[in-house]
Amino acid sequence: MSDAPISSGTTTTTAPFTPAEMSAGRKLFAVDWEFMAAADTMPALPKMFGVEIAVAGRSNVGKSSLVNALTGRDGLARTSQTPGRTQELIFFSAGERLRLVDMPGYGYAAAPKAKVAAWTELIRAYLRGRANLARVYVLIDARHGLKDTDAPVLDLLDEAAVSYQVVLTKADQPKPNELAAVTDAIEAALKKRTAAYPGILTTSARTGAGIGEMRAAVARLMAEKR
Ligand SMILES: Nc1nc2c(ncn2[C@@H]2O[C@H](COP(=O)(O)OP(=O)(O)OP(=O)(O)O)[C@@H](O)[C@H]2O)c(=O)[nH]1
Ligand SMILES: [Mg+2]
Repeated sequence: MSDAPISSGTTTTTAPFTPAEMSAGRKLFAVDWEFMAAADTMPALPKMFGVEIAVAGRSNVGKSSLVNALTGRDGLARTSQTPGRTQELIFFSAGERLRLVDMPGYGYAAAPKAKVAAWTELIRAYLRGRANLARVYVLIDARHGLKDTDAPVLDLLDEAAVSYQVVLTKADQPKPNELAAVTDAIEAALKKRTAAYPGILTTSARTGAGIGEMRAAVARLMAEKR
C-alpha cells in the first residue's frame, strides 16, 4: 500500500482502518482518562513521558469537545460557546503511555491583546519544543475550511518537522457537497506541506461520527511508536 494522500471525491477522506485497528482504538481509549496538569507557561509543563498527542486549532473549532468525545468523558475538558474557553495547555493521561493535550485556541481576535500574545507564545513554544509530541491534530471547522490564521501554525509545524494531521470538526453541520468541497480544498493546500500526515479525519463530537476512526488513527500511531 502506498502512503499517498487519500484523495476525496467522497464526503469522507478518513483513511480506512482495519477492524483490528478499530478495535485497538476502542481499547486504547476505553480506560480511565484523568486530568493530569494545566500549564500556562513552559516551565509549568509536566515532565515528558510516553507518547503525547495534542489537539490544536482556531478558537471555538471544537478542540475540547473532541477531547471529551474521544475519551468518552463528557465534561473532562471544559467546552463553551464563547471562544477563548481553554486558556492553558491541559494534559490528560490514560495509563502510562498516552497523553492527550487540549490546547488554547488561536485566532481569537476579540481577546485582550496581552492574552493573545501569551497564548500564541505558549502554543508556539510547546509545539516547537516538545520532544515526545508524536502528532498534532490540527482541527478545522468543516463549515469553514482553512483560514488565514491556520497558516502560521502549519508553517511552524512544517519548520519544526512535527507530524500533524488535519481533523475536520462539526461535520454534522455542512451539506455533503460542502463537506466534499472543503475537504478537497484542504487536501490541495496540504500537498505543499512537508510535515502533514496524509489523509483527513472527518469528525463530529455531536454525533460521534469519525470518533472511532480517530481513536484507530491514534492506535496506529502508537503501534508505529513501539
Ligand atoms: N454542531 C457541532 N457543534 C460542536 C461540535 N463540537 C463542538 N461544537 C460546539 O462548538 C463550540 C466550541 O466548542 P469547544 O469544544 O469549547 O471549542 P474549543 O476549540 O475547545 O474552543 P476554545 O477552547 O475556546 O479554543 C461549542 O458551542 C460546542 O458545542 C460538533 O461536533 N458539532
Ligand atoms: Mg477548548
